[in-house]
Amino acid sequence: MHAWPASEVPALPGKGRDLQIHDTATQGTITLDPGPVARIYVCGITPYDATHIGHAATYNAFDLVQRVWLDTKRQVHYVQNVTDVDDPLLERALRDGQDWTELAERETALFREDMTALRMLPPQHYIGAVEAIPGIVPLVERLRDAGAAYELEGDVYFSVESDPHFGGVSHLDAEAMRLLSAERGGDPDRPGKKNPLDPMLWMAARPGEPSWDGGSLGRGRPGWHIECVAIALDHLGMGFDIQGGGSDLTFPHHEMGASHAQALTGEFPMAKAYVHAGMVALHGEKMSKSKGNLVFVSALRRSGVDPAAIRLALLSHHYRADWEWTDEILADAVARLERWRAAVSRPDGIPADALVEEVREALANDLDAPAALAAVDRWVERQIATDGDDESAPGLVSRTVDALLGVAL
Ligand code: 5CA
Ligand code: ZN
Repeated sequence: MHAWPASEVPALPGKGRDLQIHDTATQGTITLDPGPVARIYVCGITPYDATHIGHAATYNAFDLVQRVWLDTKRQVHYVQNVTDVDDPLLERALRDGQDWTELAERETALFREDMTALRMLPPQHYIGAVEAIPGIVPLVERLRDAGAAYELEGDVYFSVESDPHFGGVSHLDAEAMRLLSAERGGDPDRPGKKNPLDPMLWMAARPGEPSWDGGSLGRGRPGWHIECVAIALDHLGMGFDIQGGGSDLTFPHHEMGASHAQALTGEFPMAKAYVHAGMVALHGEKMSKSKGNLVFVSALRRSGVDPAAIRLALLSHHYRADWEWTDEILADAVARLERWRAAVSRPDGIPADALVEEVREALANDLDAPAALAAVDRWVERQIATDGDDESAPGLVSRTVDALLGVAL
């Protein structure tokens, strides 16, 4: 699949700091020390409704990760998937009497437009589940042949007991896992499973549903977790730097994905850090396609909201916080954008070298975007109140805000 065009990232003077980030698996903050090419996998959308503010907030967090790494003069190898075949997508297509491939293509196209408008840097590899199937089948066969997977009425399940590290991402107890598994696409109550938590790797073809040639697995379609593992291992290999997504993916998706990869390769861990963004709510409940309480990025854009203001609204919350979207948050962001633009439109101003370092420090500290905004606010206030004569300052502030926060002034 093609991704979306990259906005240019201006180079800043000096060099950024190494990223310290909260890792769900070790339950603490770690300093990542990627090689010259940092490797990140971020779970992409299931394209039956794109892109709400919750999605945008999560992708904003991982966009900041890339910007911090680029500022340390590293390259970034970024991979993202599109879950373009899965139960919720097929159910929505059936409900609305439309072709599932057309629905997926349309919503993916809209997602690309939204990501472009928000200046989110694109992945180098943007891979759909459907196009990944030829790579998924041999992985499932390998797991089965190694005794880490078993067949049940034609479907193939992964045995969670085959990974000694299972549980090490989410640290949940069995009961909590069981509840979340039932809520998030699993089938803990299906009779015949070795462990209720075992997730499906390959689903045998069902009447009326799309299916693909699965070699020795028979016709069918892939399970959700193996999709991301196949794509990540193909393009990044084991031991990549960050596996990212919203906190609702911690269990089962990222737990199961890590176990699939570790059982396949015998290596540990799949990712050096498992990084999770908080959930954005609307009217007191998590924004979700299934509940329908959504604010769409495309609808805001159509109503004339500047994407840079949407981006500032996202940045005004720490990525790990759960927060609630309100009109007031957007109004504050619009006002901030105006103030910042007025401040950098002056021909000269007060020096900004210290600001560059403050923004760098804030972001390197577990992506503290609110602290970065506060630092820019302080410069803007002084710039408006004081008559400075540094001709390079407004340009440097614009480039800093663009390079590190993805906001074009
Ligand atoms: N296709 C899978 C991942 S492989 C999936 O979860 N798709 S999704 O469309 O449901 O979500 C895409 C990303 O947005 C995920 O990282 C998810 O955790 C995140 N997300 C979904 N809803 C919210 C929300 N309300 N707030 C923050 N992030 C969210
Ligand atoms: Zn995923």
